[in-house]
Amino acid sequence: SASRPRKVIFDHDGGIDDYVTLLLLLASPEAVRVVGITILDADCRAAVAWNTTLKLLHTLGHGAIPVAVSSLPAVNPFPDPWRNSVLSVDVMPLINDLTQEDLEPLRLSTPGEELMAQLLLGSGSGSGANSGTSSGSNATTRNNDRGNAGSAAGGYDKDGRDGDRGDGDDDDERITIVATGPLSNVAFVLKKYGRAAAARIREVWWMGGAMWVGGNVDFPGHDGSAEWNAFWDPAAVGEVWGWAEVPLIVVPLDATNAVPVTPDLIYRFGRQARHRYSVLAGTVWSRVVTWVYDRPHEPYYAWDTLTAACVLQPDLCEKLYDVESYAVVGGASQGRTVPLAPSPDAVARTAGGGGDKGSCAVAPDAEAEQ
Ligand code: AGV
Ligand code: CA
Repeated sequence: SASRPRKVIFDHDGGIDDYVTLLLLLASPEAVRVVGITILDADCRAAVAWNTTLKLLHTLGHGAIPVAVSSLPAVNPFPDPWRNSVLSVDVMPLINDLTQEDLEPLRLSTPGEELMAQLLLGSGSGSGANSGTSSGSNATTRNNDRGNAGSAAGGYDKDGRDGDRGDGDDDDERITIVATGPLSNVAFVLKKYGRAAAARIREVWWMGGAMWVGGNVDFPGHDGSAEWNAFWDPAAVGEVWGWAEVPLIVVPLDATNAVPVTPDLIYRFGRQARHRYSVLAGTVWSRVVTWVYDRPHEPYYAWDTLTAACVLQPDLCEKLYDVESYAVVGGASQGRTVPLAPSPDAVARTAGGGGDKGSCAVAPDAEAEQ
């Protein structure tokens, strides 16, 4: 039977791939309905990211989606060149056939972290759009008995269903958070609003961490074992992972290492040049394509886009491991996500031999970002 689209809060941080991810979510109305967008001032300039996000929404007829910028600060800020690079998306002519006045009605003064709470608890978004009217009472408590605090790929049913749907009205439906930056907003909401908020979250899907592969932090005094979204606010990872009742699916570097943004990938958008979303996505990707030459050992990846693709199409995740793990706070490894088990692939290789690939917490299909 056709299931209705799941409600999604898109919690992003304005990077290049965050925008392709937004396009992917907006282009899949049969699967997801974006009910709100929060922006963290992390891998971007939040003021620019706010504009870019509003312009994309306005251009594509999604101006009713509330968007707000978070006030939460960095523990370890992103490098300025990365933060500045997203201006290259904001200037795209394809999203600039409008005036500044077109954007003003779309701006919310609510801080992003409070917008996230309002969307979850149903106390209104302030924009009049998509604000639920439910009391936030926990009508559909699910006992998550997996004991998966701090797990990667925890709490996920293979068929993506909860088993308790089909009754109740739309406002009672729990919300999926797709987080493609540091976990600060989610951590803030859980810390401040506690179980009332937790009970309203269906799942958190997070791009972040590095389980059985090296990290991507290259920073003086750091040992390189952490992924950047975790490093930006290590304590937030621990906060979110500590909530056993919040199902968390992590898409770490183990998985995203398989999806570099290559020229071949972007050329394929050419065959879809009559479709606006494809032109936009291909154009955004083109901002980073020379990385495969400039930095062959560390190209740009479709990190966040793979994460959203897995939400839309769960069978992309061939391998989901339920793993106890924790995040290191402070010191030379801060932000490292440490699994308390050997890689299941390593075990399989030892037992069966013949493995030729690195281990993967979630093995993506190569077509993921289509
Ligand atoms: O670590 C990956 C995360 C993703 O959410 N971000 C980029 C993606 O949006 C941080 C990041 C790691 N390496 C980067 C990053 C790079 N070389 N340039 C910009 N951002
Ligand atoms: Ca990001």
